[in-house]
Amino acid sequence: MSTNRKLADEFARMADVLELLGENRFRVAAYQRAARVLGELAENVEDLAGDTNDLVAIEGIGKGLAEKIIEFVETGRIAEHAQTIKKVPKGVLELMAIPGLGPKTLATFWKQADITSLKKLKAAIKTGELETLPRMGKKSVEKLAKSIAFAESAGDRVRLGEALPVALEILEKMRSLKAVVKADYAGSLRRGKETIGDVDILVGVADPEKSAAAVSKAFASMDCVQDVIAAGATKTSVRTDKNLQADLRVVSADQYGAALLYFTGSKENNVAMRERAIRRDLRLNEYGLWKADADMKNPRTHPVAARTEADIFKKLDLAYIEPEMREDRGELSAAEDGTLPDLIKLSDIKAELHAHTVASDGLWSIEELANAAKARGFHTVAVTDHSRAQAVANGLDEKRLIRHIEDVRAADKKISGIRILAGSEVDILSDGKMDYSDKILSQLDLVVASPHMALSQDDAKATKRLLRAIENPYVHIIGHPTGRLINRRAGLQPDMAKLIQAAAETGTALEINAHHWRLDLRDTHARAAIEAGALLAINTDAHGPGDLDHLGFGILTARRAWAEAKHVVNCFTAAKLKKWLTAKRQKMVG
Ligand code: DGT
Ligand code: CA
Ligand code: CA
Ligand code: ZN
Repeated sequence: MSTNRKLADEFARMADVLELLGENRFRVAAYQRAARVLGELAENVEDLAGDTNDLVAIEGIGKGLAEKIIEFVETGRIAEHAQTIKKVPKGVLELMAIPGLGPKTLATFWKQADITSLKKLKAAIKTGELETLPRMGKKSVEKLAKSIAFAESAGDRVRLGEALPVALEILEKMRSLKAVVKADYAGSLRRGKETIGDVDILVGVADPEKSAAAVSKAFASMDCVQDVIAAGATKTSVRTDKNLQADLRVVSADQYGAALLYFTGSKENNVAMRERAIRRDLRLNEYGLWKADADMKNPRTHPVAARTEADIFKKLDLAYIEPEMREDRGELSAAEDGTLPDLIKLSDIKAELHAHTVASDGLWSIEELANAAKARGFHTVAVTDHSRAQAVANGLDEKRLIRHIEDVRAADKKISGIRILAGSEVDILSDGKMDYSDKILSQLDLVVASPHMALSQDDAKATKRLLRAIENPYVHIIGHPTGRLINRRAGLQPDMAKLIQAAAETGTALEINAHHWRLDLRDTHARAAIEAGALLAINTDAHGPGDLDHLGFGILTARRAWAEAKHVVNCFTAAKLKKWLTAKRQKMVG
């Protein structure tokens, strides 16, 4: 993790702590602002920390905060913060992780009812005490009970977007070691799953007897390691500062492919592969693919294949199966028949069709957004700010939208090399009505219709609501169709098969929102959509700098859904996209 990010997290946490302690709200706001500024800072804060003046020159950073930044860069901590945090019970801080519980509410719980742990909170819900606290009605207590249950059922799995940076940091360290020939992350992370139980790291060295112990030692002493759970020469497990377990395996470079195949899994795919080997008088294990009668204990016995995954697939008469597909969901027979999909790649994406600007809750101007999209080599970008129902996100009323459309058209004329579409992310109201009239929608080049409110409505209502949106002639894309947040909020649970069928019939695309909190549609639903002939969109829902980088998470999800470029509207050529944008309207309203 970059120092910018670490400091942004530190300041954001401090803002919460100060709010919990009932500190002056200007101080709280200063920390919040500093966290935001550092999160978006283009320069490396370490490069600025040599000179207080350079830091103070950053908007939102005063002298006091500048000194704290320097202290953090130099020592990795801020002494005053550590002192302040001690004033809050640990259990109260842990409760911050529960969705819907902010510092203000928690301060009330703590000060007025001595709720300092999850156990005490649950007890207060049970006895009804919680309902008697200020601003806590029956409804809000019910909602809280639900989100506690959801958070508990999520267990210890970590979001893909949280685990990947940790794994990349570990890999960088491993690859910098002289003895290391190869290093990769394996397991569910390599398969691109939306949540990760633990991070599996595989390292190949020329001679494990000589160098495995040193590699393992370096792994256990990385900066991000909090605890060492188990330490051996070739197997080590640690807990990192993100409360994420990471397992290291060190193997001989000769057997790296076999180990990578095994530790990438899934377990179900491994079993299917092993059975295939047995049927062909071979044996597959984490050390290699062997003749059935080979004496594997004898060091002189050579495997049939072991060095690369590709060698092993080949000797099993299979085409190479990409990691994201290794779930025993039909990939082996497709690899045998030569019918594996040509999976979509990051570089296939040529357009961003869901992005926000300062007109609603984004940080970019239209031009900044267009330039960021252009820098990625996109031919098209859509400006899709929020509609009026999203008052908290500064959603546009119809009058402001009309002016905004004009601004987008002006920017499109001014900036060459990219087409800027005038769009909107229109709220799908709880009954499925659009937040703008059809007359207004018809003036937009692109309409993303998304559910934001009433996300716990019953399944039948949710199905009806989303069907109505899909059947609207002006809606091109259903944005984050269920509104779920991974590990936080279940979201809508509509009859997906019905929605997919309607989407296929009307030519409406279903979005895989690439933000790692969302990944909505999820992999299995996206695969069902493809099989039913519906189109997908992969959008980042960008709100500012860095957000377009989330695209990779959406691509992983799409690859798990066996998606090819042709299934995804963001991969269309400019001409094909243009045609698609008018087709549904022409068909339905002429
Ligand atoms: P996770 O960590 O829960 O998100 O999921 P994975 O898939 O990373 O699972 P993990 O970390 O327990 O093990 C990594 C890989 O090692 C797994 O994908 C396949 C392989 N593996 C682990 N246990 C078994 C097993 O009992 N049988 C077989 N065939 N393979 C296993
Ligand atoms: Ca794992
Ligand atoms: Ca593991
Ligand atoms: Zn959005």
